[in-house]
Amino acid sequence: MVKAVAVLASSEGVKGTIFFTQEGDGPTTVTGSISGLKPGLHGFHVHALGDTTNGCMSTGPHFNPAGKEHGAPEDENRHAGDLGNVIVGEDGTANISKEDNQIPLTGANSIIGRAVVVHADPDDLGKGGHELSKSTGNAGGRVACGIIGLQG
Ligand SMILES: [Cu+2]
Ligand SMILES: [Zn+2]
Repeated sequence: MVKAVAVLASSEGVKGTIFFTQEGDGPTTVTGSISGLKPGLHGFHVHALGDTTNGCMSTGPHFNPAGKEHGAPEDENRHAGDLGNVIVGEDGTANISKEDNQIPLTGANSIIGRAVVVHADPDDLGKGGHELSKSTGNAGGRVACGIIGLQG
């Protein structure tokens, strides 16, 4: 079992901890919570770089080792980092529980050392018809992020 964690933080009081676990070549399980967000849907992705020298802006684009277009987690044509949306309740908290086959914790396409980013707006999953739909899901600003690191 390989385990990883990302601690999310932002200047606007958004906080969260996201855990990743993977057994062998199986799917990666993503769990955790984020607080301090406005209620509703917020885009949630793995971005390519674990670089926060310029805050979340320097984490690069969505992790996309296969050179595909932005999409929904269940789509064939999607970035590996496309984890869809998190759902934030009236209390400002999102509880996350996802499973995904494209974000391994080992091997050439490992997400270790990359970043988790949560956005200001909903991810339209590539289907919104906006000029940004096929690249970012038009999910708006990068509200909080954290670097994915190995956990013992
Ligand atoms: Cu993103
Ligand atoms: Zn994407």
